[in-house]
Amino acid sequence: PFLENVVKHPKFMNGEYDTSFIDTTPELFVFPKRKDRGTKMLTYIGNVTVNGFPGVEKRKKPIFTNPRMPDVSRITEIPSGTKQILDERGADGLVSWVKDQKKVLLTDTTFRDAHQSLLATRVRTNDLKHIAEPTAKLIPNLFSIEMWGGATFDVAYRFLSENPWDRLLILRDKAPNVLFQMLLRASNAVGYKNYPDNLIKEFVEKSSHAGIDVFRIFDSLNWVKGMTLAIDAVRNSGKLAEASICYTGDINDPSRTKYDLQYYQKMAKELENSGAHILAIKDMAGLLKPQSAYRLISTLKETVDIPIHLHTHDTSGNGIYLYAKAIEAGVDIVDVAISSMAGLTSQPSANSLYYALEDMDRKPDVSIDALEQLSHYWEDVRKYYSDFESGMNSPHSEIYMHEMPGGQYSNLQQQAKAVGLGARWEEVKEMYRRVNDMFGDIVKVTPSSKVVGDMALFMVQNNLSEQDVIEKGETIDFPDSVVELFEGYLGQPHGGFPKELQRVILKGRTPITVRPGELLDDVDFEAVRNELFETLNRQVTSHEMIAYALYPKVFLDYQKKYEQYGNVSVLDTPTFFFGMRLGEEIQVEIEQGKTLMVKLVSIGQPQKDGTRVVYFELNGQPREVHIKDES
Ligand code: 3PY
Ligand code: ZN
Repeated sequence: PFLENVVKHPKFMNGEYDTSFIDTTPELFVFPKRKDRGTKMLTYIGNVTVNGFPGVEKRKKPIFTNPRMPDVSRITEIPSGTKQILDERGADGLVSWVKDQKKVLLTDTTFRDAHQSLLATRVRTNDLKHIAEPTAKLIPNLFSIEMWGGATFDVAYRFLSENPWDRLLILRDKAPNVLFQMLLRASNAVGYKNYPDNLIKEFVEKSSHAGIDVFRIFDSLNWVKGMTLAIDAVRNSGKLAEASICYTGDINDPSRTKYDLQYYQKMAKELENSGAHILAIKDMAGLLKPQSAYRLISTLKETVDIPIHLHTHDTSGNGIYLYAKAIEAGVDIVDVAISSMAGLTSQPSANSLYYALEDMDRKPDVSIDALEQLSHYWEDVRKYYSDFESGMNSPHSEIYMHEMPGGQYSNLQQQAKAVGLGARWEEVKEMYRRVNDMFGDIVKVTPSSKVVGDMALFMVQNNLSEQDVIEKGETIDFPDSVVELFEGYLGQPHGGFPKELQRVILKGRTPITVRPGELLDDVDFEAVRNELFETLNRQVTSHEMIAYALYPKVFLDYQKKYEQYGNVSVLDTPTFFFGMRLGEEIQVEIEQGKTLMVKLVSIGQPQKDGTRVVYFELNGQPREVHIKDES
């Protein structure tokens, strides 16, 4: 293998070697680290074939049929859409256009929230990129495509070994006509904690350059003071600031007075005054009931002048009815997903809504035939991700009881399993509700929802009641996220923290009440650039710098994998999760016009050092890689 490594070494092959070749390539003596793209790819495939993929049950690669692609051959040009309106008329011009038109507009969430909520955010760029252009051609009259932000940013690096910025650039190129929308957790950006102000500004600026047009901004405690910096940053970038109210409680339940209609009216007015171009009602758990939706939307339409965009999750099964009521009340835009990626913890189905509104004058301008074709594609692609399905397969009306966000359900379930509480899941859900009450009935959405989840798991695991927490709290080591929340590092909840609980959790420390960003030092981007330059030994891009500033460990782990395996985002999803079957042949387009032909020939027996030799053919030439068998 040594000689083989040497003669196949790119420097050797390019004739770039001299007498220092061996000095400068010591890796050849140890382990072939600097490998060519082909070998890296084979190493990846060999590794998943032998060892499987984390979170995917290890089994022989199933036989999937190729996803059905819509036939868009007759649509030679991509029709213009809202993106062109924004580019021509600016953010205010676009808002006027929305207000002047009578039909209800749609945002398609299939590329982000739908799979975040159904498939643990695992849908890969490879599956998005094939359907992006057909989507742009078939449903060009959308208000927007939500395709970035929320959990997609860290999950891309962390679990999919791909670069989320590339996803944005690739999709932007394929769908240049519809506004691209992202979910921004205000000062928590796309993370789970507050970041310094200059990092938020930089993130917004670079995301807008890379192609985001609409930033849906929310604060996990509905704290407007925590949102204004992000709103200003978006306005300064010339894009649309869609400021959200996270909906919780039930405005039509007279016993739930904390979040009543006046609360939402006041917040809506504050957001409008803070410069929001659009008001979002972000019903992240799907708690808004149809009659409450009618009342809320009609009242807010009279409260603010900006358009209203409604987001819900269909967990209870009431989604279409609630949208119908909201549309009757005059809502401007609603979030839907393509049918085969809709329903349950995801958004209501675009296809179903089409029929529900068929004879109404506000019916959206969309072709049902187009929606059905797109749905076929997603129905087939979804099968690749079956290991990430939550197991919920019918409407779940108990959502009104535990109030868990759609995007959290399957994640918390995984977390519970990981700490050995899989069998006590019912108790965890019940505890989630009790923790919410104990915390003073707070807004629960990332990251505050994660804190409630962490505390619920902690209490179930340690068999603690509310009373135990107060009585024994002084001696309890609470989860870090709980301490941070009560210290004020996620902002301030409506009505303040319950004082007694805060006292036992903080054990004498004084909480902050100012905006956390006021206390955090700015990121020194030059220092970060140098640090990364040193670590990676190459020039770094601003995108990499931001990713590192947000998620240092996640980003460096991703880099390590990239060094080892190269760009695995180009692999088809079955190969990415399952590797290859013996004798199977696949094609991998590693860049436009450059395709590798890969055949898996055989897998050797484990050797003494625990490795196996995996034999491939790469473009017809035999190649072998050594894989450590982890089993
Ligand atoms: C996120 O923050 O990722 C959410 O989807 C919240 O609902
Ligand atoms: Zn959502």
